Amino acid sequence: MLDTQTIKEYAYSLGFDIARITSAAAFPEAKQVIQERIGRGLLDGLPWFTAERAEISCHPDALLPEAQSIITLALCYLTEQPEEPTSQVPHGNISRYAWGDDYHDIIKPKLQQFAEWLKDYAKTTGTEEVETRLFVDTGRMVDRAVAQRAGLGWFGKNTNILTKGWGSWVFLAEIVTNLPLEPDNALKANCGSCEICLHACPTGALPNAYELDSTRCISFLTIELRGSIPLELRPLMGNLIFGCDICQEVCPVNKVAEKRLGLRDAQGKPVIALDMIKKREPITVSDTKPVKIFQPQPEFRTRPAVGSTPELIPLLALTEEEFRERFRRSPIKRTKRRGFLRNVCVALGNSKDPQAIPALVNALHDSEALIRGHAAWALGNIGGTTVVTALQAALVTEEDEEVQKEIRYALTIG
Ligand code: B12
Ligand code: SF4
Ligand code: SF4
Repeated sequence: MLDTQTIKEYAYSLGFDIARITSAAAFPEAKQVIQERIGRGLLDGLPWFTAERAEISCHPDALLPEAQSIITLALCYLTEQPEEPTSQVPHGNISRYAWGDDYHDIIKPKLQQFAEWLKDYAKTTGTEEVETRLFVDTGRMVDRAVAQRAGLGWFGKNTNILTKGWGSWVFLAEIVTNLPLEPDNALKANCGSCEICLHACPTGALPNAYELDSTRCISFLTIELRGSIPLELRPLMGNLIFGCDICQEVCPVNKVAEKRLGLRDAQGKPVIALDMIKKREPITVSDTKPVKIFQPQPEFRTRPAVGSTPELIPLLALTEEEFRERFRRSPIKRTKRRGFLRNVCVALGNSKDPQAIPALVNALHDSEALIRGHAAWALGNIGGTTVVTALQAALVTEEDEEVQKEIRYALTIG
């Protein structure tokens, strides 16, 4: 058998923060839970998330017939929080994982390099036939169930995997292989009596511990949903325009991780502490021994073109080309311009800031019906005579029935 310590050390040298191993046995409990949630409609709106997919993703040998082991990896994406904006214009909020480069693009090459190295390493022990399949997020793999069984972390009640020292601020990835490797044990840790995240969720998307109603989750609404955001949920979304971190931000386990980065001062205020940050220390192989402060991955640093709290009004003027250019390397490109500007409209409506009226009136004439409809809602939320005049004028020329409905509704609240 290959030495798992050597394998883990190689993972750390690639920048992964935790590496653990589990067998490639099936995940029957995960399959049952996922199928039950699909049955109850809790994953509606994710058309690719089918019972058949669950069947495959919970059987690693359906993904690699000779599968024997899974190397599960975590990469921490905590990075310094840019200073809070002070200007008196409406700002949006982007979830932390999207402040920097797209993690798929960062992790995939690391996994490929890892797989190559694994083949070479296996050869040194006389093993020639090494098969690997690589997964990061989009693959048909139950990332969190694998991480839990391998003891990389434990399920938080907000359904995220919490890790020792890095909290849930980690991306998960796996290498499934035909190599027999000594598995690690699951951790005994759990959330205890804490329920902070369940009460903090603004849309009630966590009705019970360990249960997410995806259809109410702001992460789903702002990233995955292609169409219109349900009217009753819009006011609950505040200024969140891409993803949501609320159930993670309130988590005490995460606060420990944030302190290590020097993200917050003694009063809990965000601070930029680059000068405090020392070189990333390697983690001991036996466990994720906490280090006091660490060097964030440079790729996860906030990109100025994206920011963490961008001004909302200028975003409404983005053309297709400008959107593509600005978010080319960012996870935000997933929403496409129409989804992103839809979210911006909702955030502007929630700001109730009259400064947004001219830009929203322009958006009433956008080429995308989705944007026109949400601009109407936002205007209705802000209200006033200019708004009513603009909405009435738009209603005369609007041809799309859904948008007409939005405008009529906006006129009732405006
Ligand atoms: C679909 C999906 C989403 C959907 C649905 C999320 C969900 N909770 O199901 C949406 C779009 C809403 C979403 C949102 C987010 N996501 Co997402 N998402 C996925 C994806 C592709 C599949 C997840 C899945 O299988 N869901 C199905 C449900 C049923 O699975 P589950 O919640 O894990 O179910 C388990 C638990 O409920 C547990 N369980 C059930 N009952 C009980 C009882 C007890 C006592 C215990 C202990 C456990 C337990 O067993 C179930 C089966 O294992 C994974 C990547 C992947 N390939 O796995 C990323 C992934 C889960 N997402 C991730 C991230 C970062 C996010 C966001 C934080 C992004 C953001 N900032 O907006 C949010 C977090 C929202 C939240 N609170 O979960 C990371 C999570 C990393 C981590 N530390 O856990 C993943 C793993 C991607 C990655 N590779 O890094 N996501
Ligand atoms: S990500 Fe936001 S909306 Fe989704 S469960 Fe967590 S707090 Fe609720
Ligand atoms: S807030 Fe509390 S209950 Fe929620 S995940 Fe964190 S420790 Fe668990």
